[in-house]
Amino acid sequence: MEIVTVQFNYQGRPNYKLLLQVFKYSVKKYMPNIKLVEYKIKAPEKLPGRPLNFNYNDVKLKIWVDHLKKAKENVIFADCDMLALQSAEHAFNIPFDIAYTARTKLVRIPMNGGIMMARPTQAAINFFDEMYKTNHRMLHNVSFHHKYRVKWAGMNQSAFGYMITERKGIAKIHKYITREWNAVDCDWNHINEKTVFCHYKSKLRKLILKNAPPLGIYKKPMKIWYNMKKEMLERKKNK
Ligand SMILES: [Mn+2]
Repeated sequence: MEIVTVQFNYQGRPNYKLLLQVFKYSVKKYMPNIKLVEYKIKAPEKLPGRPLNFNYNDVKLKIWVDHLKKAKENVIFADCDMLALQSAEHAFNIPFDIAYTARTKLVRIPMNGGIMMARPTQAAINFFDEMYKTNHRMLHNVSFHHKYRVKWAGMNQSAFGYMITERKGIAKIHKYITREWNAVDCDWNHINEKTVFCHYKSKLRKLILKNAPPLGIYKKPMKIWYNMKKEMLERKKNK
C-alpha cells in the first residue's frame, strides 16, 4: 500500500507546506513501512469565470489517473490537509476496485473526496480515467457541471457523482464513512478510536494555521494536530 498526496502551491499560502509536513510525520509515526508519494503542482492558468481551485482539481485528478496506471500497490489518495490518527492498512481488507468516504451524516453533500482508495486493477483505472475525462468536461462546460454540482459540490466530487450515478457497474465500489476514514465537519466532535484520517478542511484548517486555541466542535481535532506538530518539532530538534 502507498499513500499519494498532491500539494497545491497556492501563491501566498506557504502554510500548506506545514500541513503536509505534519501529515507526513503522522504517516511515518503510524505507518513506518508505508511510502508517502508527494506530487507538487505548479499553479495552473486560471480559466475565466471559473475558480482557480477547479483547475487545480482537474490537474490533481490527472495525476491520480497517471499514478494509478503505473501503480504496483494499492493506493490511498489523500488531500494534503490530512492527518493520520492510526494505521490505514486495514482499508484493503475488503474487496473493491475503488472505495470512497460517504458523509456520516447526510445533510446535503453525499461524500467527501479528500480520501479515496484504489487497487491498481483495470476496472479502477477505467473508472478514474473516465472520472477525469468527465471532470475535464465539467471544467469547460458550466451547465453540465452545475447539474451534478448542486448535489455533489466541488469539482472532483461532481465528477465522482456523475460516475456513481450514470456509470454504475464499471468498477466495484465500496462505501466507507467519513467518521472512520476521513473525518469532516459532521465528525470532528465525534472522532473516536476507529477514526483513521482527520481532514483539516475549511474553517478547521484556518484555525490550526493561525494557532487559535481549541474551541467548540473543532476542539478535538485541533488538540490532536497541535500535539502532532509539537511532537514533530521536538523530534527535529533532538536529531
Ligand atoms: Mn482537503
